[in-house]
Amino acid sequence: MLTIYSDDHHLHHGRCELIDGQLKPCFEMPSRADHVLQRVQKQNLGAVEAPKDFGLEPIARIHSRDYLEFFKGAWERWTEFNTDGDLLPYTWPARTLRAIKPTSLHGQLGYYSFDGGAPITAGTWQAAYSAAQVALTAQAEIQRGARAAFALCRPPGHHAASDLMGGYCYLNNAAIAAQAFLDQGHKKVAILDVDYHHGNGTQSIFYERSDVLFTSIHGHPEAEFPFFLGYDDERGEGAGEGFNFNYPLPAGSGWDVWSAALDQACGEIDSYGADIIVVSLGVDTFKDDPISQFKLDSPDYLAMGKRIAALGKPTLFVMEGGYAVEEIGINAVNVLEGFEQ
Ligand code: Q9C
Ligand code: ZN
Repeated sequence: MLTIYSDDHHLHHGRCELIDGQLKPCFEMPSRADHVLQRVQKQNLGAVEAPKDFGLEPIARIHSRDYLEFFKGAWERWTEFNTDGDLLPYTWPARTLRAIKPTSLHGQLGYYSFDGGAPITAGTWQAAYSAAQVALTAQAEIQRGARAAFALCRPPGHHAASDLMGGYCYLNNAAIAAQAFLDQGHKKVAILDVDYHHGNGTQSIFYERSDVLFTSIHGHPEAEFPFFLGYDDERGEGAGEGFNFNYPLPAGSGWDVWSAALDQACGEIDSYGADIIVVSLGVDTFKDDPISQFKLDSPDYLAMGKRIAALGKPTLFVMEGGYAVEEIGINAVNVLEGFEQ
């Protein structure tokens, strides 16, 4: 299986996030992608290639122009403040407030985010832009006839909505690739989101559409980030009604419970009749993940890949979360190896 990877991800290195009332080093760190790349090479998964540049247009099919303009220019505006910290939001237009776009940098930062978990640093735009190109380059490989490809994206993307960053995500790599498949002639794309956290951004982007089926297996939003989306009664709206399937699971869920949900999601993908599958591949379901509560073990990821392969469709794997840095490579590449077995 071909892997697409860019060193540009190193340009994004957030300093800290708020954990239990303290600012702690970001869990979403550059070494994550480095470990996955090392494992891809160690296991001889296949060639590793750099992304091509497809420009901004395929990204603008998913993200609003004003959001992209804000994100691209935010760091430059921040440098005028003469401070050396990352750019982090601190006020959001919550229930009793008005979501009118302010003129100030920090006002706009709150307007274009849903949490404080997506710091903007000097190289964040370039890293996120390159990650989107990584996804698009892997997508093009499948479009040319490959059975599968691996987009080793960092930063991740599935929490990012059309005009919102958050949850370590800025540009929704999986959604951008799914849209590219549709724009290149496919009629039905299924997204299978196996990250521990609900893919709220992806769900919201496609919620009123029937050309993308969204399925997600995740920690129950009553107890887990992103808290405010991911319940099983979210089935889609309008033309999208019946094209959204959430499988929220309790803390402590292991492979028996998790794989039963995977079987259900695969059943929905089968009956939908997808042309293409995009997997939002987070491996923060691992038992030793520092911010998650599922109990999958490394061999389970081989079985996961095998089950996905049984769908019998061209499959694009897009890297999302996973914070047990030492094991993220083993677990992510196990899914890909299980797929190929
Ligand atoms: N106490 C992805 O996996 N908050 N994003 C964690 C832990 C944010 C996860 C707080 C988690 C975001 C792509
Ligand atoms: Zn996650």
